[in-house]
Amino acid sequence: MRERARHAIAECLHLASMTEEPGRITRRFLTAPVHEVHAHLRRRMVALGMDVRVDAIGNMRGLWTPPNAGRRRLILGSHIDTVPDAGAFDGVLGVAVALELVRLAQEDLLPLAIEVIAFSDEEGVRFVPFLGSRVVAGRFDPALLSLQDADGISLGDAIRAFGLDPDAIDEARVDPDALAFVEVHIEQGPILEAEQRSLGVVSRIVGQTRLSVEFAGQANHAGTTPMLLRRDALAGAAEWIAAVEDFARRTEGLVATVGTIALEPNATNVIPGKARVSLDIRHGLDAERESAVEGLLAKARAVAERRGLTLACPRRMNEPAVPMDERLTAYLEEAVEAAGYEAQTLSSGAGHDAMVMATRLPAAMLFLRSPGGISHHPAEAVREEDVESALHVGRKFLARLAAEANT
Ligand code: HGY
Ligand code: MN
Ligand code: MN
Repeated sequence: MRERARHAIAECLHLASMTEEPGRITRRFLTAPVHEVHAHLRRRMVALGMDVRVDAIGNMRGLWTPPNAGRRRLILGSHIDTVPDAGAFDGVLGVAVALELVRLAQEDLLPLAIEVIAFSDEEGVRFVPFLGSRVVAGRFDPALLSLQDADGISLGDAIRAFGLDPDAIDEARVDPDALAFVEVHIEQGPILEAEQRSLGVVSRIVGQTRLSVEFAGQANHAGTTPMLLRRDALAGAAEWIAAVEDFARRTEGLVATVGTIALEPNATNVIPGKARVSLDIRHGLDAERESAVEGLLAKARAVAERRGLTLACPRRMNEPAVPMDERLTAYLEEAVEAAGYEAQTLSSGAGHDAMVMATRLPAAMLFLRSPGGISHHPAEAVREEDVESALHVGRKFLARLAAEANT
């Protein structure tokens, strides 16, 4: 099994070379390198005897249907898009492991149909998060088709430019007989490493809200405008960003991140007239998250009022905390113990396609240790022995599910 683990890791490193930016890993939704990823995955899926298709939102989907399978199918998968300057394992490891698990299910002659989905967008860097899994889960809002990316290209045009038809999105919904969705993913945090554990079973995925917070003041000459006559949008945003960090540090269980900033006109010798920042805010309890969002928006309004700025705060995404399916989680824990490891459950601070798929069918997640606890960074890593453990556990989980699916 160690050889299969090496193969999965090698596959992730190979896919990492398919990037928008030579020298670093950046692969946004339906950009050119995704064609290369699809070609690779198509070859892999065909070689496994799977029926292969790309759906209308750009998910790459392979279906293995053994002769002795019943009606019901298990869905495995994760996303193939990345953040800018990403690591090589966030998302794609789940697809590589899923394909290895199909091979193991074939070797074990499991009477279980398995669909592997490589989701086209989870990070939301180009448009909004979870486009791939929203479509599969039947939660896609057609109004999103008019959203524009940083280059002014609409989501609908991006889909068409990739050679797909946005009018066919409804056909991409998950098969109504789907049994469950299971996602294998790196933890992306420090817990499993600190506990010296290979694997973890996810109990719940924290909720998250993403907003754009836009301060507008008055652009003016940097040399001739007295300090007391300024309405400096960036100075206002900076004051608020410091308040966000201070608030989150003082609020148990809350994380809040300002990850992007865009200025207009963005010149050294011009007082910024506009400052648009992003806010990513998460908490295990939805009420706490919502109250934190309201509190931080109230702080933004107070800063804007005092500085004579205007404020707009459009929401980009709002996903509630999602518990994983108890039955599937128990099967995963049994499989972890049967494979000789101690089951450790943990909640996920990172969002995943499983949180969207869970609104449509029972969902569960298996985490692998993140060495150094780092992710969304080129130093992101995974250990061979942990991928091997995940394959042992996955093989036992599939057998358990197959036994149930055909009762
Ligand atoms: O941002 C997240 O939580 C995930 O990595 N997309
Ligand atoms: Mn990610
Ligand atoms: Mn991910």
